[in-house]
Amino acid sequence: MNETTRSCRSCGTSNLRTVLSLGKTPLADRLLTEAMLGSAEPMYPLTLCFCPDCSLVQIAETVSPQELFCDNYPYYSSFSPALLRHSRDNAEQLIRMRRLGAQSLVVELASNDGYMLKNFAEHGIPVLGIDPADGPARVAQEAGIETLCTFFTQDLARRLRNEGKTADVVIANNVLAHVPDLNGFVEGIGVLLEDTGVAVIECPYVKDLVNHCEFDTIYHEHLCYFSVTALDNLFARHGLSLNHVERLSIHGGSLRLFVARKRQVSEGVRRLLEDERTAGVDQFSHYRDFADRVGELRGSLLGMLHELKREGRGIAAYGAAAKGATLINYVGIGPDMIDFVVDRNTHKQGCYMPGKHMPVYPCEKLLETLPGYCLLLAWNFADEIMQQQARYLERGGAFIIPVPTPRLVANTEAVAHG
Ligand code: DWN
Repeated sequence: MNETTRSCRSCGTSNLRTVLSLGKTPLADRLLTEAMLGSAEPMYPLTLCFCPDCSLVQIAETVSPQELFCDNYPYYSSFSPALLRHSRDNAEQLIRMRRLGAQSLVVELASNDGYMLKNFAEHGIPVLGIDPADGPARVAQEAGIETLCTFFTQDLARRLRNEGKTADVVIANNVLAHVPDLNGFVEGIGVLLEDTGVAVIECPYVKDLVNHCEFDTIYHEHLCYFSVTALDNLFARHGLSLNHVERLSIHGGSLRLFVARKRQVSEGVRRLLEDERTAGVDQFSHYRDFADRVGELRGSLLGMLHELKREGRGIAAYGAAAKGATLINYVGIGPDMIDFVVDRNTHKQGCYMPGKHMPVYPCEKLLETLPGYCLLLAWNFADEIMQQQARYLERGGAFIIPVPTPRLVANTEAVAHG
C-alpha cells in the first residue's frame, strides 16, 4: 500500500516544495530470494520535498511500515562492528552521565537485535526493547533482552506508563526518520519519559546529506531528513526541549539529540541553529542545486564504471546496504556492470539486490574471484571495510567510493587511509 502526501509530516501545512525526484524505486531493504525473481517487484515514486513552514525535509510517499519492516526485514545492527563500538561508547557515557543502576529503566525504540541494550543489561540495568521486525526482535529476546515485537506508538507509551514503566532514558537511534505518525511518536516519547528522564535520539543530519551529496540515503524507509531547526520545531510542539546536540560522523553524518521536559538549552544548540540560519537550511534555495549535483554525480560515476569495465578485470560491489539499492537503481547500475555484491550479513547472503538483482555473497567471494574493482555501497563504513579487506587491496584490488564524488582507492592510499 502506498500514499502520496503534500502535507508536511511535522507541521501539517500543504506548502511542500519538490527538491529532487528519484523516480520509481524498489524498496531498499526488500532483497529478493531466488523464488521472488520471477514475480513483479513493487516500485514506488521517491520524491524529496521541503516544508518552508517548519524546515522539515521529507519524502512525499508513504509505504506502509508493515510492508517495510514486518516481512523478513534483513537489517541486523550487529553485523557492523563500527556501529557496535559506537553504540557501546554511547551506552557507557549514558550510564556514567545519568548514574544508571538497578533502579533505572532504559527503553529503546527500534531496538533491532539488542545491539545497544545489551550494553546496559551487562551492567544490571533493567531494559526494554521495542521493535516491529520479528527477526531482529527474536535475536534480542534469545539474548535475554526483553523486547516487545511491535511498533512504538502513543497508545503503547500510555499502556507502559499505566503499568509503571516510565523510562529514565529513552533511546531512539535511526528510527525517528522512519515513522509515518511523527507527531504521535514524539508525543509518545514524552509520555514514556520520567519527569527527570532524557531521550537520546540519533538521526542522519540533512545538512551533511546535502553538503556531501548523500542522495543514496534517500529511500522509502526514511520519511524525514532532519535539520536542528526542524527538530527544534517538532519537539517544542510536544512540550519537549531539544537541550543538547552532538554531531557524529556515523552513517555519513548524524545528530545525537538530548531531549527532556525541562528546558536547559545548551550553547551548542543555539550555535547550530544560528549556523543553519546563516546557511539558509530553513530556506528552499538551500536545496535548489542539490538535484543538479546529484545528476552530476550520477554522470561521473557511470562514466568511471564504464571506463573501468572496459579494462576487463571485472567489477563487484561491497555492502548490500539499503543506500546501495537507491544508488544502483537511480544511477542505473545493473548485472551488466556489477558481477556480484558481498555482505557480512548472513540474512542477505544468497539474496538478490532490489531492482537490479545482482546476487549477494559472503565477503570471501571478493578474494576468491579478485575483481579488479569493488564499488563500496556501504561507503559510510569505508575505513573499517578497507582495513578488513586489506588482503584484496594488497592483491591489486581497488575500491570505488561513490560519495561525495566518485574516487578510486588502491592499496597504498587505503593502508595510509586505514
Ligand atoms: O536507517 C537505517 C540505517 C541505519 O541502516 C536503516 N533504515 C537501514 C540501514 O541502512 P543501510 O543498510 O544503508 O545501513 P548500513 O549499516 O550502512 O549497511 C551496511 C551494510 O554493509 C550492511 O548490510 C552490513 C554490511 N557490512 C558488511 O558487510 N561488512 C557492514 C560492515 C561495517 C562490514 O564490515
